[in-house]
Amino acid sequence: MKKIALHWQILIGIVGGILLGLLCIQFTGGKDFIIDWIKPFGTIFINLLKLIAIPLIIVSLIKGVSDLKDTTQLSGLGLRTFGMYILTTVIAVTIGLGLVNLIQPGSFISEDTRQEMLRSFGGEVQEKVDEAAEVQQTRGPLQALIDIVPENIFDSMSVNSNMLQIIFFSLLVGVAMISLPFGEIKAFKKVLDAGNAIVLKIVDLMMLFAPYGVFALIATLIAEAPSFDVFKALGMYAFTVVLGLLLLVYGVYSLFVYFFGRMNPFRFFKAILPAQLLGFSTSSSAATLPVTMECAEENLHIRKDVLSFVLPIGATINMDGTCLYQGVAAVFIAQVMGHDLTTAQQLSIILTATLASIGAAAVPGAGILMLVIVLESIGISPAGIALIFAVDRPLDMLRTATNISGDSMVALLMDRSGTGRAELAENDGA
Ligand code: DAS
Repeated sequence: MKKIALHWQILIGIVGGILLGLLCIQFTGGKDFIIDWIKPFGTIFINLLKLIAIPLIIVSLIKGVSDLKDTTQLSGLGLRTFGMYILTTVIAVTIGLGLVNLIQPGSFISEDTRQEMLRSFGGEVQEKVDEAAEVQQTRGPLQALIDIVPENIFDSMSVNSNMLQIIFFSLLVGVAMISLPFGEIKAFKKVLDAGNAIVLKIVDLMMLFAPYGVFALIATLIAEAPSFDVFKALGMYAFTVVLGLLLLVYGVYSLFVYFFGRMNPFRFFKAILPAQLLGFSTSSSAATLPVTMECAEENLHIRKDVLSFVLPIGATINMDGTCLYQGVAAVFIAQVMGHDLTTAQQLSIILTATLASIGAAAVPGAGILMLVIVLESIGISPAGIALIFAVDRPLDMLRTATNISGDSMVALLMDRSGTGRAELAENDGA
């Protein structure tokens, strides 16, 4: 039988989980059946996500930074491209934070539902968030800066898995590698490339379990949800993400395309539509890259040497949709847990979501995988991810299409900025 594409399998898992949950809550003992025999598979899936997050961020960040060794990537065009990537990513997460604080989707859960969920997510969530909030009060103004620098990286990776410290260490190793002669790090680069391939293969294998994990998570969510206001909150959460993505793509990108790309936005979006649709259906920027490049060359008439530099890097590290989504998801989960995040915590989300989206692989489900890092950085247990898994797949499809739109927009700007050709010609001559 022809293999069903993974995202359709996951959508089947979602529907199956909803049906099983609704069926079981009709009978006495149905809820216990789900908790004893189904919920463990959801817990295993969440544990798998937490397991791979640290190795994934370490190898992808070290590799991402150390791969910048090539000439063009440190030139004017390279720095200009990375500058645009960081700018649009920060704008994206800021839009997400603005909307999730304005709409407050987590407030659509009643107090007793909230207490019930805190119990089902385990008391750890309450303790961890209270502890983080308490620590927050006793900190000096620059404590957040001190906390980024680990005194023992193995301690950072252990129980408290301090993601910001792990990110700092990974960036430090990458920069050290760039500063060394290639011959001295050649062997380690090979190990790193193999490590990156192994970790991405593990993500692939984990995503094979995703339909079953999602099935269990949703059936458990329904069985344990004391009332349907959980789904109202989930609907408002999904609405907040989609609204943010639409504002980013058809609002912010249109302004960039019109004023700096000197192109009519309607023409731009018509030109990249095939890539957006493929990104939507595959949930993978990497799989869509060939079509993204074809649309850039054939429809936007971007020069080959500019697009073949900007787009492959963009597909890997420029994920504006993912970053916006991570900002919304992190604050939504905190709201559901009944915790107002401090300004410092929200600012740290901008940093960690930007870095997490850079570290996210261009494959299905990468965004929610890296959400673990954002949640850990604000002291929220990743257990809360179980809540949003129900709607993650459709949102992944939309944020992938957004990521691809952002990459194409930056490629257009680099091409139209005019320096692209000059820089590349200069490097060719070098
Ligand atoms: N699916 C990822 C991509 O390929 C985005 C994500 O998971 O957030 O862009």
